[in-house]
Amino acid sequence: MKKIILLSASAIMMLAYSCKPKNSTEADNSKDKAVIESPAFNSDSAYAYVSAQVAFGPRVPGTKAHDGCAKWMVEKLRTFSKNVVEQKFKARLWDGKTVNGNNIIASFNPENKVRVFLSAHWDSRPYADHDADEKNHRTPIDGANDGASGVGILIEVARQLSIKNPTIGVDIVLFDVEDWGEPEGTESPKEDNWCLGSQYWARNPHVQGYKARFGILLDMVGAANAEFAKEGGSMYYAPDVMNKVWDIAGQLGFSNYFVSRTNNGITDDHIYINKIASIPTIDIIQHDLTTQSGFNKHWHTLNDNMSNINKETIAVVGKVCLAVVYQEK
Ligand code: AHN
Ligand code: ZN
Repeated sequence: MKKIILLSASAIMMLAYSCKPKNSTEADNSKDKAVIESPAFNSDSAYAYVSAQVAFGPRVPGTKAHDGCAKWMVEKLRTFSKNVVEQKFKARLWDGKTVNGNNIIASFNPENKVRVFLSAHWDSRPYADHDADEKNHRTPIDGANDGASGVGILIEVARQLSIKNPTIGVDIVLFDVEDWGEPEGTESPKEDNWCLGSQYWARNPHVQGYKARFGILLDMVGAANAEFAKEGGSMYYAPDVMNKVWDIAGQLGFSNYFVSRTNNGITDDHIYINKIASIPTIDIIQHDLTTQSGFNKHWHTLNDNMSNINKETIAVVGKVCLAVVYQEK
């Protein structure tokens, strides 16, 4: 089954609008403020943060690995920020069971009203339901790319924010229970069974009346040669943010990763933040034209492990995140 959301007719009209391709020579002349004002992103450090999460084992809510990883992330983030909170909640799963979830938020310049947030999900899927071997379809995955890659990048971003204080306020938001949607083949699947942590946060932000100028979600941002197309839901809800981020990526010379093609909308955490919290939020997510799912070929398989994590992709995404934050005034 395709993991795409069906948007309304007007949304489809908007998605059909394709962006003009960027002139890539223009990019090199204007490698200006985005590059100059940002601290260096250390991809070795980010990679180590990805690997540290995966080493706990699959971060499936209710397991020791999950709790151990939460503790590690909170301790790590507390070395970079005085304002780290855990938002514990109960989530009702597709099968009616309830699990304990934990969204983790690290804030920088919490008093500043001008804010952006950067997010990723940190849980890993309990089902390798796209694995080639059917025996594995109920086995939890490492989620090195699907989960840990975005979180690893954001922990390194947090480290950089602690070294050079940005002018604006920044929140790093790590969502739990994103990936426990019903397994493939379940009758009458529901989109809302996914993204339970972000749905909770969008309704119950960690600060009452929380507002941000915009938000960015990272999802599956660690594979070699990843292409990040302009995801349809982000283009529908937050086209200005999308174009700003893609322009900055172009200025940094990363147009080969941040490609100008638009793809179908995907049900992911950003949709609920846009819909429920009304914060314009985009999803940076790998889109693979060669697979049936449209995602990376290791998506929801046991091969989503450290062997498929690539430092260059991590560096590209991390540098774009930092440049976005430091050019915002
Ligand atoms: C669905 O599979 C419905 N949406 C994709 C969101 C996702 C799952 N991102 C990572 N894993
Ligand atoms: Zn997933």
